[in-house]
Amino acid sequence: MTMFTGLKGAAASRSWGVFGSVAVAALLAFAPAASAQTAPAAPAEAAPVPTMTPEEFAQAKDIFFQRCAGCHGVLRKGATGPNLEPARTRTLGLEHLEAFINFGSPAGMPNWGTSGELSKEQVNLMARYVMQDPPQPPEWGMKEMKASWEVLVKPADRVKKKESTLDIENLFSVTLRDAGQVALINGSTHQIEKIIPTGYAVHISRISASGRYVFVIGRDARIDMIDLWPKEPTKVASLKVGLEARSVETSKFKGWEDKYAIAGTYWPPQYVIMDGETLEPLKISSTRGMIYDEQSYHPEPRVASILGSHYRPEFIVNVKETGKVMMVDYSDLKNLKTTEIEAERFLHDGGLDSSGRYFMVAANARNKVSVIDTKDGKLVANVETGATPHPGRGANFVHPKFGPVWATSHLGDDGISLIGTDPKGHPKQAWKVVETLNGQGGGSLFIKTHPKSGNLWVDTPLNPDEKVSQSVAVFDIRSLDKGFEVLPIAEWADLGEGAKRVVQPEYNKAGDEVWFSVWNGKTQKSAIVVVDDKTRKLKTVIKDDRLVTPTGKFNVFNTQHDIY
Ligand code: DHE
Repeated sequence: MTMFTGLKGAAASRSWGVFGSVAVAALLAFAPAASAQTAPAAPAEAAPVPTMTPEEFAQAKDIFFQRCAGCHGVLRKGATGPNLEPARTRTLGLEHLEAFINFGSPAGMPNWGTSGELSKEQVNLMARYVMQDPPQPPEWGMKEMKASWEVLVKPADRVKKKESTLDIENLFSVTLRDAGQVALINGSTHQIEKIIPTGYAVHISRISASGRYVFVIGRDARIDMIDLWPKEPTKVASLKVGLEARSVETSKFKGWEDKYAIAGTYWPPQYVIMDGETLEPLKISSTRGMIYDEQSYHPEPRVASILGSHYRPEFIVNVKETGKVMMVDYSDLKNLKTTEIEAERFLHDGGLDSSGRYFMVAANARNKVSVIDTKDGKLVANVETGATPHPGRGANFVHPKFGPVWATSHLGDDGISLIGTDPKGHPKQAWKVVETLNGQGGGSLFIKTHPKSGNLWVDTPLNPDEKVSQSVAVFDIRSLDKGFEVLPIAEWADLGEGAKRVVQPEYNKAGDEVWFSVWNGKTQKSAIVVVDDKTRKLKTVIKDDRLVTPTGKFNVFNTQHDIY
C-alpha cells in the first residue's frame, strides 16, 4: 500500500493541546481493510525501559496527543490503531518501535519518519515514550467549563426578529481548518460574508432547529455560537467543553427547538448538555464504562457523532470504544434517562435515512453500519459493508430497483454500499447491502446527493493517486450500472502546487449546485469549486486569500433539516 502521510506543518504544540494538520494521517491510520489492530511480530522478552528527561517526556507527550492519540487513544488502550500500553511496547522493544514509527505499516500506521513529519531524534523520542507508563490528562468538569464560558451577547440584548438581509438559509459555514476560523459564504453570490475566529483545528458546524444559530466546534473542544439574525452574523457565546472534541448538535424535537445544545469530547470521555441560547453547561455525563460485547471496563470511550432525534426529546450519542449508542432523554435533566443500545465498536460518523427515523452509523474498524431506530430506541441491524465505511452523514436516494437506500462510501476500498432503508415498502431489501457500486478507489470520506438531484457524488481525498484524490466521481442515480463520470475539480480550481485534495460535496439549498473544497496546505492556495448539478459543468471557483485549508461546508438549510 502506498502510504500518504498528510499535510505538513502547523501542528501547534500546546500542553495537552490538539491535533495540527495531521488529521489526514490519523484518518489514514484506519484506512486499510486489514485489521489495524494487527500486532507486528515481537521479541519474546520484555526490553528494559529507556530513560527520559522530564523535558523529553513533556515534548513526547505533546506529540503523542497531537499525532497518535486519535487512533491509539490518549491512554493507549488502542482503538483503530493497536494497543500501545507498556506491557506490549516493552516486549516489542526500542528498535522495533523505532522502525515501526519510522516506516509505518501496511496496516495503516503512517510513516512518520521517512515522510519527514518527525525527525530521527523525534522517532527515537516517541519510541522511548510509548515504553513509559501513559500519563493521564487532566479532567474537565463543571468548574473548568464555567471558567471558560463567555456570553458575548446576552439573549435579552439580541435582536427579536431577523434583521439580516442575507438569505441565511442559503449561507454556507465553511471550516477553515488550519486557520481556526469559519467562513460564512453567501450561497447566491458566492462571496465571503464574514470570517469568524473559532476553536483550534476547527472541525464541524451544526445549525439549531430554528436555523438561527450556528454551532462550531474545534478540536480543542471550544464551541462558538454564531447568531445569524442580526444585520451581520455575530458570535454570541463560547465555551470550552474539554480538551479534545469532534461533535456538537442541538435539540430538534418538536417543542424543544433551540432549547439545548450538546457536545461530546474525545478527552475527557464525556458529553455535556448546554443551554441552547447561552451555552451554559448544565449537565455533564461520563461515557466511561463497559465495552458492549466483552463487558470489560474501558477508561476512554470517546464520543463520536451526535444527532438530535426528530422522534423523541433525545440526543443520539455514539460512543466509539464501547460500541454503545446512548439515547439521552433531555426532557428532564435532573432525572436523566438514558437508553443504552448495544451496537458495534468504533462508532464514528453517520446520518439519518430519508424518513428521519433510522440513524445509520459507521462502526468503521468493524466494517459495519449500525442501524438505530430512533422511534423505538432499538438496534435494528448491524450491516456488513466493505472496508472502513465513512459516510459523513451519507446519501439518501430512491434506487430504481430496490427503493429507498442510504449510501456510504469506504475509506478502505473502492466500494460504495447502498443499504435498503424501507422496511414497509421493500422488506426484503431493508437493512441489507442491496448493491455495491465501484468508485474511483479507496480513500473516500464523503458522499452526497440531494432530494432534487439525480446525481450521487463520491470524493476520494485520501487516495494515494493524485489523479483520484484531486477529482470526484459522479453517478447517475437512474442508471447506476453505467458507472461514473470523473470531474477534475482541482484542475478546474487552477491553484498551482500542493496536494489539492478534493473533499466533501455539499449542496446549496435549492439542490442545483454542489460545492467542493480543494484542500491544500496552510501556506498554499485553496479554493471552493461550485459545480452546476444538472450539467455537471463548472459554475464558479471561489478563490480568496482568506480561504485557508477549507474542508467541511455546511449549508444552513440542508444541515438544519438533515437533508442529504
Ligand atoms: Fe472528521 C465529521 C471525527 C478527521 C472532516 N469527524 C466527523 C465526525 C466525527 C469525526 C466523530 C462526526 C461528527 C458528527 O456528526 O457529530 N474526524 C474525526 C476524527 O477522529 C478524525 C478521523 C481524526 C482527527 O484527528 O480529527 C477526523 N475530519 C477529519 C479530517 O481530517 C477532515 C477530513 C478535515 C477536517 O476539517 O478536519 C474531517 N469530519 C469532517 C467533516 C465532517 C466530519 C467535514 C462532517 C461531515 C458532514 O457532512 O456532516
